Amino acid sequence: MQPTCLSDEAEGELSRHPCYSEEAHRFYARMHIPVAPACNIQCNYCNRKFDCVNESRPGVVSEVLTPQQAERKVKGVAAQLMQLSVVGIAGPGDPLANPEETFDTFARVKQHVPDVALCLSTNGLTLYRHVDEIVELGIRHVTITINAIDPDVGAAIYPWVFDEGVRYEGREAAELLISRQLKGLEMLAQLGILVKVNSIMIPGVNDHHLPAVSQRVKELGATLHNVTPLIIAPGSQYEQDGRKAPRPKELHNLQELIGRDGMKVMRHCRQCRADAIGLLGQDRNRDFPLEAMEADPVVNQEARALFQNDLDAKLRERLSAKQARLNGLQAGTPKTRLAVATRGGDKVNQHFGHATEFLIYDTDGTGVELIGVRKIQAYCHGTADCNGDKAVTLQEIISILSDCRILLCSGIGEAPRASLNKAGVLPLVRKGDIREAILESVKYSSYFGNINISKG
Ligand code: CLF
Ligand code: SF4
Repeated sequence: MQPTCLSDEAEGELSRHPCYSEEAHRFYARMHIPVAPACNIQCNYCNRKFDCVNESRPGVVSEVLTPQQAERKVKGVAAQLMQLSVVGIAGPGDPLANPEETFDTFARVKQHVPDVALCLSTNGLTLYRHVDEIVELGIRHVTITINAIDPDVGAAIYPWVFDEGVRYEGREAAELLISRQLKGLEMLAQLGILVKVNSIMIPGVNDHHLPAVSQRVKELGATLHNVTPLIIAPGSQYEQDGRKAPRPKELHNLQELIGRDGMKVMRHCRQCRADAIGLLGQDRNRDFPLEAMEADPVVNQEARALFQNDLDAKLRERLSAKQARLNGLQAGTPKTRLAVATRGGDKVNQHFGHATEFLIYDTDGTGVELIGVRKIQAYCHGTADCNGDKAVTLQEIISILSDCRILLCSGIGEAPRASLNKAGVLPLVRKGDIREAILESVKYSSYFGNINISKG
């Protein structure tokens, strides 16, 4: 069994990684480079026309780059985006089904932008074969998507896997994949590499099985468990089967259960694109077109170090304030749950009608805790009538927010405002820093008696 507490060195590394540290994601950015188009397994929630669903937003197509193009792009982004702290490869297929492109790209990044951490996300089928390259390149963060440890459960998720010229199907395929995932995880953890496990929560398939998955991966040395809701790619097997995503409450309950068992749970995953750039929740890929970059962009390492030292100071300040608040907190303090519409940047800055997700927070009136991200279909699609089925969409959103007392957004129409109010969710138009807006809104709402603090 692996030790579960981290060394100081590992804690230090986590502090700048926006996925491994909830606080860091407010300050530090990641960049994904889509250099890996092929995949070696089939997941029933995936359609290969789109990016890998294991660590990407379903239904999205990323343009594939060559390692040479990737090098130019990373240099160009690092020269401009000073808070870039992590460069990851997460698709659009499986990075380790494209090992030459993946490791060539990592080697180039390491050589030209040595201060960024390298991050790899894989289905794990061939991970054990690449451990030496991972260590040699100094890749310190690896994510493995593990949806099952029982081959009978796995057989309902993976119809086939392909390895060394052989196609395996059914239970045999799942058994092979699971054994490789666990072996790869154990090998990396023993070498001190920080392994995060992603699991997709699939109601009726693995939802009751995921606590056992969490327990096992923790025993093998995983640092963090990220359970994300099933979002089915168009045209996938699960779409044809009529499978449904879990309700937000079900996902939340599962995360709580896993957390109670002692595993560190990631709750701020934004299911990024395989070519995402920026803070989590922001996608600034279009701000950095490859064509607009110099042939050989110059990265000023000194300027980057100064900028990031400053960010570290802000991050430390924030962490110590949080700790002080936790120390002073009385057990059982009542909490209010809020939903926030944001385009990123830690700000309330999105109109209700355009939101495709809400960040969900709990507050006791003095501190604020992010408890998850809930995806929705946008109420307004931007067409003349927004979308043909607005009433149904609104009802779905209301049901997804049913445990929230307040909704913060930068604007909202009269009809949704009235419906939310009627359902007991108070919509408030605010702009600016999320935490400040939450604390001010809760105070305001309590003063006017609009909310019952102890709901949820
Ligand atoms: Fe990218 Fe993944 Fe590395 Fe993060 S994302 S490869 S660990 S740098 Fe992060 Fe995005 Fe969620 Fe992934 S929010 S989808 S967990
Ligand atoms: Fe799709 Fe990713 Fe699964 Fe491959 S590993 S089938 S790309 S979801």
